[in-house]
Amino acid sequence: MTEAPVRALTPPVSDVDPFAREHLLDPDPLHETLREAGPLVYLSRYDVHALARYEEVRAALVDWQRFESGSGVGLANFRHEEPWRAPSLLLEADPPQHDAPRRVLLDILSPPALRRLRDTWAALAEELVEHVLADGCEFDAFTSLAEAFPLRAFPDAVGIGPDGREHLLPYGNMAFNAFGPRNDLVAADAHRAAELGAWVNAQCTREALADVGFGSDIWAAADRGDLTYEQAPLVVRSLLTAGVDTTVHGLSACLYAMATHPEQWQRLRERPELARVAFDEAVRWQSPVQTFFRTATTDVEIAGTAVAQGTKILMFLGAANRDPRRWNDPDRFDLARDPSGHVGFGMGLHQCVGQHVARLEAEALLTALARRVESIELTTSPRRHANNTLRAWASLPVRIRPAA
Ligand code: OVM
Repeated sequence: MTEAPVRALTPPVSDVDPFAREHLLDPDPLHETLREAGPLVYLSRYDVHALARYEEVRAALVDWQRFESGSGVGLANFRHEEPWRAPSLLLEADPPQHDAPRRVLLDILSPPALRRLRDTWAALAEELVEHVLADGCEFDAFTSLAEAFPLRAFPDAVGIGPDGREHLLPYGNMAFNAFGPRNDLVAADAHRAAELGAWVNAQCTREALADVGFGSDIWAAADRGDLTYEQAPLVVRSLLTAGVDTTVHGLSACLYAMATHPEQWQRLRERPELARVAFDEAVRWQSPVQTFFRTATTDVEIAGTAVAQGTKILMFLGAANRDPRRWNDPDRFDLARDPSGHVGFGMGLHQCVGQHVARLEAEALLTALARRVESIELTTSPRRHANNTLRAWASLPVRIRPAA
């Protein structure tokens, strides 16, 4: 008996541009095509390999030895191209350099450390809900809730000053566009890059930060020797980059889900303790962060295909989160399912370190709404916002009926 020789399979090839506006605004049809084409698809336009099935995305996410982040988690390879800003010590780093910043933030953003924010955020959520009720019950849920809540809660929790906060969303929008190709979306914001970058960096110094907050906690870690003083401002910068747009569009996903699934809204009203499940199900269903890349550190084989060292691997988190091989009726938003295991926050060593912050924000807002609002419905079509990485919104026009 002789064993069949191991042959490198040729993967399916697609010339699709997943960063084209039509796919960014409505990604589900492309996700299905890529998932069904095979476990690995070669995207000829960008010379990258793509993963859209749950098993393969998850396997790549947890295999940090073979699929590194240090040469960038966007299309650009930092070994050949100048990064647009100093690389993140968290997102764009591998062990062992990644370890210390990761440990510091895991601790500062852990559930026990967040307890002090619970009552403050519950009160803020109630205030915003009372405001939209008093304002006539027809409003844009994107601006008045999904943007308004994180924009007050999070910068306060970090401890940045009151001035210039309007720069946070444009900076995040730019940072998340920068993971994609240099298309029109990147070009549109290029003229603001220097100004926005300088403002964000200025917020990260010890002097700029309040005595109480995540920022001050990061500088205290440097005092203990858990970080160097050079690392501290960059770790603060990670919070300001990763923590605003993500939660804005994550909360939008919740509000959109509830406005389009009245029976799920009633279920949440009956059992407000489902708020966290509702948030994770919305993150699975919409995947506010759609994609990240890794880079092969050696010649590897993925699903029988030889992939050369240095190749960029594009992971479709949103496609994995709707893979019928993993999820029953994946396109359905359903509070009765267990959404845990979704890859909307990633998986493994780089899994979102701010996920408990995001869940606490969502819990505060959803429970305040569940208490005061009987029904939520769309009044006109919601509008999407095109971004190379985020499944983002521009507006969610709704009408709500106050609870009796
Ligand atoms: C960072 C960073 C930036 C964008 C996203 C992110 C989703 C992290 O600067 O560390 O995580």
